[in-house]
Amino acid sequence: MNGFFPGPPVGGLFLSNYIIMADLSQFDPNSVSLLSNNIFGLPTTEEDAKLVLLPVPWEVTVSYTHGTARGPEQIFKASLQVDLYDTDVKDGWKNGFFMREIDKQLLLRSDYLRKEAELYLKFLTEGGDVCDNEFLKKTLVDVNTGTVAMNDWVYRQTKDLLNSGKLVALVGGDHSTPLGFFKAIGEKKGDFGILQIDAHCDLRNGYEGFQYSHASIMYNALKEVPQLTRLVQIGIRDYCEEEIDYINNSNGKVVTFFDKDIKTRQYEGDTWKMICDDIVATLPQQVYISFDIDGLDPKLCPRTGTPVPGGFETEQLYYLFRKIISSGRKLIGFDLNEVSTSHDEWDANVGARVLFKLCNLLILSNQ
Ligand SMILES: [Mn+2]
Repeated sequence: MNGFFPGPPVGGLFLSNYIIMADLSQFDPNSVSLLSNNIFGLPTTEEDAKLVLLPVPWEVTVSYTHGTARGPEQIFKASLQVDLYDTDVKDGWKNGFFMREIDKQLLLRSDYLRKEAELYLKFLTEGGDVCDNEFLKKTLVDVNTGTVAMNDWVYRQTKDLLNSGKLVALVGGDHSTPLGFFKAIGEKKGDFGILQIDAHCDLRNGYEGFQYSHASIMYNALKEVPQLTRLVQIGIRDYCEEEIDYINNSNGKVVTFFDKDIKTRQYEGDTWKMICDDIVATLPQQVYISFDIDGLDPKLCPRTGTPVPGGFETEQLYYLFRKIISSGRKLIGFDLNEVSTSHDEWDANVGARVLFKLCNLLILSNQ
């Protein structure tokens, strides 16, 4: 086991390798989930948990449809009906998965700044020049200052959790949210690679005037996280010329498996196993998964911020994740972002199931 919990487990019971959570004797994993429990209906406390999930309810710079700031609470709700039996990691949940409470102030700040950003974007799309508009110049400063503060907040929260020996994962929010986590995990664990599942490259040097845009997350990560030695992107199918130039000039630091190329190989007879072997071979020893839900086929995430036709099935990616772990590489953390559910719960249902699988595999890789 990688690290122990600070302090003795409440109740002091052990079952095989697992530390038992507070009232697990009263907990029936086959039964209905209680609303009063934590994520996946587990009776876990933060102290008991080996893996802590940090929700980041933030979507200030989303450019198409909104709703991802409510992603964490919607995933939490949907998680209550996910069955706890995982075929890859039986009883993984007994290690304790815990999601922190959603920070209401951060959510309010996101809502406020998003409204400002909307006015600004409306002005831009109508052909306005911000240089002539004092009000919108201030808006731009407010949004950029706000995103810097969010990044700092994420950095501090994740750094503290990592220092206390927890495994850590982040639940967004839009894709701008994990930058602070990348920094914290790099400082804590050293050199690592990111496996990015995404329809988009997210390699723009700022977008619409916003430096810390969701569309710039990997540009900013490569610029600001010295321990990030390799970015491997898969599922990419919507990008601009600036991003292609960035990849081509990266000296191999960015490796992109475009959706079109993956599918062409499959149409011509290559198996998913062959493609996965190629993807895994590009990854360094320590791997972080940045999972933008829009990397999936949009039938699985129709309400995400920027859906694009194409993409993956969930089981296809789980197979790849298992390949990464069985290769001897280590999963050190992950984020799940861009999940949004407006009227029905479908996207959050998918998100909760992806989250559960990622939690289990992170535990598996750190036993
Ligand atoms: Mn993205």
